[in-house]
Amino acid sequence: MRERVAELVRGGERFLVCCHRRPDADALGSALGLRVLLQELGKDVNLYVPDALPANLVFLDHGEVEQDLPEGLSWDATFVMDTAANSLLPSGLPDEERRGPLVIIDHHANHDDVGDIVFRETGACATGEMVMDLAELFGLRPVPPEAATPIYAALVADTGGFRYSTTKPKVLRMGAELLEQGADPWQVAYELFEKWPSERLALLSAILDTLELDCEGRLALLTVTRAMLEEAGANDDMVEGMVDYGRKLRGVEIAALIWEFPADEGEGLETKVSFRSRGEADVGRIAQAMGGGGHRTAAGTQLTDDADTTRERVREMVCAALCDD
Ligand SMILES: [Mn+2]
Repeated sequence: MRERVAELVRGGERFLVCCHRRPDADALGSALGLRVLLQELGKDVNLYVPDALPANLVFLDHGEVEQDLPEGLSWDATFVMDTAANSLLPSGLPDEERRGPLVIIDHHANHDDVGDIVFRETGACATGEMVMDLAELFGLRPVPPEAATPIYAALVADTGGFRYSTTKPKVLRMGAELLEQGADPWQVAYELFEKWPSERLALLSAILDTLELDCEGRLALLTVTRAMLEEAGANDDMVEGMVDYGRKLRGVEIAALIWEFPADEGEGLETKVSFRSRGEADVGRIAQAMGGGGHRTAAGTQLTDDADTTRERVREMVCAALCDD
């Protein structure tokens, strides 16, 4: 499939690059990285991200990101980075005639039938790692300096700062190359993981107050409601990563964050669930059984039920899964 992607790139002149809705560092970083590679190969590239960037990713964008699609253009193919589901495709994608084949570059294990051409490597720590592999295929290693910071950010974010078990020697070698090409490790870590506005710390404090343990301390449940967000003066982007605090507790195997979220369509609230596993339990499977998806250790879903109903459902599903082991 890698060759098919390479062939498509060599045969085309103009490409559209985008990533999943509500972009994270891997989605945006890999898209920015791919853009640089394609330009280096002499292609015309539009990088289309309609959603506003979360505050901690703004440092990656130096005017490359287009929030509106240019009119009157068509593309030889459209790349969608880090995307495993049709429901996560960016809004406002042009019709098939204009956009060409939809090429998915992704590393999620659980996915639906999204995409016309799918290049997926579930062993990759990040989509950014796959962009590094593509760079090698195109003879662009070491990668151009302009690609170093976004791809480095993608690797750092999806490995939790080179901590998760996906941090293979190959990944650290890539990290080294990206530093040699100009990425600044502390700048990226500070922008991604620190630099919190005071509202976010207030939100964390409120979320920690909701901690419930179940399944003899193996499940940690955290909740965030609209009222809590309002009280803290926080926004939804600030909820990102809060579920990790549940997993920090000794004995916890699965952490789940129940998150009241404005419905995609119409008024009212839906509930998102973020799952984290310490490693043994497969939360990707639990999320999939609840209509979502993700990886073995990080996954999520979105339900139309209210937060209380969802919390009870999560409790049941997780306790059943933990007892199965
Ligand atoms: Mn990713």
